[in-house]
Amino acid sequence: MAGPRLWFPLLLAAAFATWATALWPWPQYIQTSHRYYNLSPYKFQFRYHSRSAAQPGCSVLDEAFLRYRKVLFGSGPWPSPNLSEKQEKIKKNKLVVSVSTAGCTDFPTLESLENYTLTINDKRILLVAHSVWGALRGLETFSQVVWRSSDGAFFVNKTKIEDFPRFPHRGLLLDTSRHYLPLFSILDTLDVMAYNKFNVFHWHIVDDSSFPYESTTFPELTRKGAYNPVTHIYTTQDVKEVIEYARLRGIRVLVEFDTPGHTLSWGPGIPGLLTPCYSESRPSGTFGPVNPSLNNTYEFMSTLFLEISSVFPDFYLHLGGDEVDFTCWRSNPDIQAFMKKKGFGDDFKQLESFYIQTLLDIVSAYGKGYVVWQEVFDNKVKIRPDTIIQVWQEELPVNYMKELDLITKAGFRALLSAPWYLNRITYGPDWKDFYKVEPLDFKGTPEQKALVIGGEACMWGEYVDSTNLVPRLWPRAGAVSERLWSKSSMTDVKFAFQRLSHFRCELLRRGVQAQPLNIGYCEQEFE
Ligand code: CP6
Repeated sequence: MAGPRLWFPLLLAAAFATWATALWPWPQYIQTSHRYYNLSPYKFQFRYHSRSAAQPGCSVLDEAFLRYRKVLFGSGPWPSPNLSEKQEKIKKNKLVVSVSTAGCTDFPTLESLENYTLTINDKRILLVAHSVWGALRGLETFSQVVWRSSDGAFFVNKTKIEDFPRFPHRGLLLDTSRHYLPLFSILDTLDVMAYNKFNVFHWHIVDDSSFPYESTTFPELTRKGAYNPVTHIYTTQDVKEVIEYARLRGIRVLVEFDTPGHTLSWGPGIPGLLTPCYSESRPSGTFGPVNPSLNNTYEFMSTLFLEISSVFPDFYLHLGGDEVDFTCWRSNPDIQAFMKKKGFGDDFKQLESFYIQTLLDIVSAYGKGYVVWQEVFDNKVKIRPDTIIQVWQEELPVNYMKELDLITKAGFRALLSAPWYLNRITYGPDWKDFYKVEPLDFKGTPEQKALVIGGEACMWGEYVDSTNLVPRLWPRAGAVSERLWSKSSMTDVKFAFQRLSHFRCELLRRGVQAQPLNIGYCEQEFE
């Protein structure tokens, strides 16, 4: 007789003990209570507040409501809850969203505000944000605080969350050149990025190995440079789809066309673009970086980047500039003559600078800002003061923390990637090393630290394609997402482990093949 009635609240209490541990990344402020409310999947609604600047028809929120209904409740039928007497009922079974600016057709930017407040009490569930982007972050958080009892009923605790990101640029790099990633891999990744509150997809779209970006002005690039010019390319339509899918999740697409190095795949499509390497005063038949001594090179770049500037709406383009190998330039007599004419002596860094400066001027004239890899700064290229420098080298020429100091001392904004290579794997819990990094742990003034705008986890593609991408990304990239979102004081690795393990199970429940962090199991595996 005492059976179910007595046990039921205890089971709920046990469920409650784990619910808060589901939050990833951890919010800035959270106040919660043991009081909890039942949500009915049959009656639950997402609504716009009457005074919200965004109203029905706002694509970003309308579509987010559909997605989060699915994430929260899946598809029915659902069991009718076996409610105990003490069970609190929330007055209204709905989440009301209010934003102060509409902006439903905008693209997110580096300056977008992502703050939100989520209030769950006896009267209401209210989500307030400046922008739709903040509302998206709040919807994700809401989806992580709803929990299920063992009989399948849905609950949410009385809670107040005030949240905002620590850094405005929280990126993930995918490399679609070393291996082609099918469109679905990219789109699925964008979904999981949103679960982690990442907000920048750095698309390292082309490189030495292949050129999958289908250019409308230079179709030969994919015809001769893609692994397969029909199946292994991103058409204009594909690119549009990626950009819109990302936008609807509050994610910017930062595309990288890396030059003058890492461009071997460009050669076959654009004869004369790459530098012919010489051995013993004859062309060896191999090619090096883009040829910086020819006017044709700059005419080509102007035309290509004009297209790129209009296809990709983000203010920033990533122009690469990393790992330029000087041996081929050095071997080529035309380059040697050009060096002499320009008075560069034997200093190939000056030649590299000449190339990059010309390119930067071209791109600035199109009204775009740019991000470059750290060598552009290291080699003292004259760059616009609003350039963003991405730090990728761990120790050379200096330790990455020292590099952040140097870049910000010179007044430039910086992004950190050096400690966050997801493509690199070792036996054991390497996510902890990602998690322990403190991006502002360098000597420097508060003004310098304010110039670190965030960072990126990188998945270089040499050993990664769509077969192993997902488990290699998740949940390890989560360590970076929390470091970039949550307070710097979030350093408790045990607490992180509990929540990240729980979040990994939640990813499985959402259909993401995230790998385990350690021994154990999830309630809902193999689905
Ligand atoms: N490809 C390109 C890469 C790397 C870089 N650029 C890279 C190399 C080694 C490490 C990390 C990244 N694979 N185009 C450097 C930014 Cl450890």
